[in-house]
Amino acid sequence: MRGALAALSGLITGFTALAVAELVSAAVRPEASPVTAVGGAVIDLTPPALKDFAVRNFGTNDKLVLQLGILALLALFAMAVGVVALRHRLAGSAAVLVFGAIGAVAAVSRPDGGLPDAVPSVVGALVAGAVLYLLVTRLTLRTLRPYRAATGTDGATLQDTTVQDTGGGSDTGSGFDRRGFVIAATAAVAASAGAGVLGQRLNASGAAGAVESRAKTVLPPPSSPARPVPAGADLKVRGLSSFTTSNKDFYRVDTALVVPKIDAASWRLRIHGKGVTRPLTFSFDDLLRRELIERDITLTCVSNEVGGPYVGNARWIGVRLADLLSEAGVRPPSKGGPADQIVARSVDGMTIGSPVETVMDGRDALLALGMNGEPLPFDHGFPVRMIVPGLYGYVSACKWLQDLELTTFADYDAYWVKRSWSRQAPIKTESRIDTPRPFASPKAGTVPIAGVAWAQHRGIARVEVRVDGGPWHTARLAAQDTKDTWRQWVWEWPATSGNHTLEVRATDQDGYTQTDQRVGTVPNGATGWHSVVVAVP
Ligand SMILES: Nc1nc2c(c(=O)[nH]1)N[C@H]1C(S)=C(S)[C@@H](COP(=O)(O)O)O[C@H]1N2
Ligand SMILES: [Mo]
Repeated sequence: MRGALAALSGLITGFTALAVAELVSAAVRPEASPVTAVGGAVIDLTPPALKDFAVRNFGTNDKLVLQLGILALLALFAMAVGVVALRHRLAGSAAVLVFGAIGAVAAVSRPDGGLPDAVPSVVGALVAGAVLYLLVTRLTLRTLRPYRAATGTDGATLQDTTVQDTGGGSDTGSGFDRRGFVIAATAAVAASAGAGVLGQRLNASGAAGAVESRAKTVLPPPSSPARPVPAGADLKVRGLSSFTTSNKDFYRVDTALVVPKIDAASWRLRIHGKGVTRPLTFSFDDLLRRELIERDITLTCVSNEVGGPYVGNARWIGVRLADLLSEAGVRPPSKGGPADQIVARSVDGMTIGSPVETVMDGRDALLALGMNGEPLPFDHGFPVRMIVPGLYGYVSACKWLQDLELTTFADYDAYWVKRSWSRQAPIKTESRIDTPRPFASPKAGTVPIAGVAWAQHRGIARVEVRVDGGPWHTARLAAQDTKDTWRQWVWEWPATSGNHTLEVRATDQDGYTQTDQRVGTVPNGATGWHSVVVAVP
């Protein structure tokens, strides 16, 4: 009984620590709360293969899984600490401080962290250590006053005893301060819950300015609108991804446990570094006043395995990055510029390096302010992100952008490069079967096999489908929007009953046909043919 209550005390202590830290983090910044900070550190320290596994298996829920995992571990440790504290009260409280120190170190060492970020963990741990001490003190056995055995004919037996809890309702005879414990535990839980809720409210209202600034952002009509999507770009086959991916369906891949909420009014972008003759700083309004261009561009994540979901096509509005760089005096290496890498930094400390040559080669490399007709959603980088057609997101698409530094690939490795991904990574030619789904059982007869294929900035020339390793059949391609967008395709399959393996491969407009050789996503993108097995009844 006391053991269980000690474990419960530990749990309450853990809850107190997190709740108090949440409240204090509102005074620092939400990212400084310990679970977020430790989660961020775990993300940064996770080996690429494991991270890839997490992205693949938990998808966009990977962060939720991570945080729940941290909470579960913490709960286990907290219970253990409670049990230890029963014997060694001070040791228990000291252990709580150790956990606080872990949170503090994680928070301070975040790329965007500073010393103040330690405060939530430290204060949370101090309060929690005191609460633990208080609770286990109530659980400590008291030596009861000697009393006379109630019965017994042969006289008095003097018992000096510690009485185990017998479930009796009152304090007397239970061996520890049962009522005191219940009161202290209830008070601790209630106060912590109050602190936690208040902290979350405050943290949410801290983002109110950003939410308001996004709500009142009006994107002027672009001076260079995207041409209308050709009627034939969407084949309208059931089960096939729509040509334009809506913002809510657009995949999200990033390391941010707390989505940065930036007030556009206070946002600034700095361009500086090697070969920059005129360092420049832009406000959001500065960008809005410039010539805006609108383009359809398909974005792909390097962590997308063959057949995977981390690809989407949107209509972006933004300013030409090459123009800003030219104004800053930047020349690409081919014109004698000293910098071959442009490193984009986000407010949350992400670094993403892109080749200057590619960004300035005439393609529609954008600082995007809008996505599918609205300001960027917070999840996708409000107020400003980069988009470069033809480059995987991790080498081009920095969200919550705040700084562009010109440097060289020899001098600086960006975030993912430090984690064994390639310095440079053009998007590989790929194709995916969207319908039929794996293990579907379509009726024999004509079955449309359809999907998407992409080879950004090269364009798709041909898609072929084969069944059970037989001859390749040329699929019908949807109309091409631009060579920076994916392309739908369909082939009408005369399906016969039995189990069948469907395979697809694409050829890009450079004449390259997808290899069947399967390689994984690390270090620069998966290859191989997507295949789907179906059972026709
Ligand atoms: N600040 C920041 N920007 C980032 C990332 C990130 O983790 N942090 N991830 C990159 C990766 S790996 C990809 S694939 C794209 C994904 O953009 P999306 O989430 O809008 O689809 O964002 C890129 N930009
Ligand atoms: Mo990515």
